[in-house]
Amino acid sequence: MMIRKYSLFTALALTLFSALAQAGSEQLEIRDAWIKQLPPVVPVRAGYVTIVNPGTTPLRLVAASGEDFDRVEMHETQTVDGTMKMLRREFFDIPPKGSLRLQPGGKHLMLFDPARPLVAGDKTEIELQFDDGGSRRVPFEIKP
Ligand SMILES: [Cu+2]
Repeated sequence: MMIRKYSLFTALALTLFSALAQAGSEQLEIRDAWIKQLPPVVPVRAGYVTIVNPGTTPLRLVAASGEDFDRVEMHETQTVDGTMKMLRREFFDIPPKGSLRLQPGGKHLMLFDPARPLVAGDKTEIELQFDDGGSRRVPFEIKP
């Protein structure tokens, strides 16, 4: 009986340890997800979010999609020759023990052709996909 209890405990401990050591996208902390409200005539929206990677494995955000949008791209606003430009990115890095911040004036999700008017207080789900094959559905709040 003692041996059985011990081996069960060992198995549990090993499972927990391997889950912690693996530190894949399921452990990412995703917060401050929001979309700036714009007049309905504007065909795009910008989405912002902070993704914290508590693990030791580098991860990448590689795609995003949402039922309320035709398509979602990853963009970065940069000043090129004195002009602000949005450059399309194939991925955003989420460094180990670090974070990825999408915020106004920098990296953002470009959300094309909203299917419904999104006004302050509304929420819409965006699915974020990571390079380890994991994905997360995140509610984004519309803010003025
Ligand atoms: Cu953009």
